[in-house]
Amino acid sequence: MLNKFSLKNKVALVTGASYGIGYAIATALHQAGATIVFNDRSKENLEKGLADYKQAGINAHGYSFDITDEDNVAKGIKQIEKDVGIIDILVNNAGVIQRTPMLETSVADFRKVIDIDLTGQFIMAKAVLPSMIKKGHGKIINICSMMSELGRETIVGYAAAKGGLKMLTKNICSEFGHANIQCNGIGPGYIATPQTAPLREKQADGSRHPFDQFIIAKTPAARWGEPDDLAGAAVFLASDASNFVNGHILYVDGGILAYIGKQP
Ligand code: NAP
Ligand code: GCO
Repeated sequence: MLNKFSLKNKVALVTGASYGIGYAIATALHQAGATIVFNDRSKENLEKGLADYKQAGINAHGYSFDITDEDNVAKGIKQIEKDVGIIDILVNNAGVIQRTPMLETSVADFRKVIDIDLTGQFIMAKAVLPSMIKKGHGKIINICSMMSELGRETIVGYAAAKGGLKMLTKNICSEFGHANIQCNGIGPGYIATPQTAPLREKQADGSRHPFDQFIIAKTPAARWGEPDDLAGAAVFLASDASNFVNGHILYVDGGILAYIGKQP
C-alpha cells in the first residue's frame, strides 16, 4: 500500500516555490521520491530558493518565468522537458493577494489578481497537458483556498479567482479524465507564510493582531496552519494513491470550514 504513495521516477513542477507553501509542497514531493522542478518570477528569489533546497539536500531544478506570460511559460516548459523530462505532476501554487475594500479596488488591480491567481493556472495547465496526455498519465494540483468557498471583505479579486480556480479544477477533470489525468485542488486554511504575515503582526502593545485572534477562535485546531501541514495532502494527490480521485478540492484547514466559531 505505501508504494502507491511513492513518487519515484516522477518529475514534479511546483510554481512559486522559492518559499512558503510551494517550498513545503516541493520538499514533501521530494521526500516521496519525485525530481523537483520549481519556478519563480524573480531571478533573485529563484537563486535564494535554489540555495535553500540545496541546503536541505534537495537537488532542485529552478526556472524563472512569470506564469501569466504564455510565451515564456511555453519556453520554460520546453526547456524543462529537455533538461529534466516530461512533467508528471504540476502543482499550480504561485499566487498573489491584494487586500483593499472593493470600492477602492481598481479594475486594473482586480484584473492583476485574476490574471495571476486564475489565468496563470490555466496557462500552466494548458502548457503541461499535451505531454501528460501523450505519456498516458498526469497529475495537476491547483492550490485553491477557503476563499474558493467563502468570501471576506477586502479580498474581492482573490476570492473571485480562487472560486474560479475550483471550477477550473473541475473542468480539467471533466475534459481530461478519460486521458488518465487527475486534476484536484488543495484548499489550505490560514497558513503562516509571508502572504499572511500582515494578518499576524503583533500589535504595538504586544497583543496578537485582531485577525490572528479571529482565526484562532474560528479554527477548531485553535492554531494557524504551517506549510508542512499540507505535505500529506500534496503527496496523496500527486501519487497513484489518488488515481480515482478527480475534480476534488481537499481542504486542509484545521476544521475551519466546518465550524461556526468560538463564542467571543
Ligand atoms: P507567498 O508566500 O506569497 O508565495 C507566493 C509565491 O508565488 C512566491 O514565490 C511568488 O514569487 C510566487 N508568484 C507570485 N506571482 C507569480 C507569478 N506571476 N509567476 C510566478 N510566481 C509567482 O504565498 P503562500 O502563502 O506560500 O501561498 C502559496 C499559494 O497558496 C497561493 O496560491 C495562495 O493563494 C495559496 N494559499 C495560501 C494560504 C495561506 O494562508 N498562506 C491559504 C490558502 C491558499 P515572488 O517572490 O516573486 O512574489
Ligand atoms: C486573507 C488570507 C486568506 C488566505 C487563504 C485562506 O487575507 O483572508 O490571506 O485569503 O490566504 O486564502 O484559505
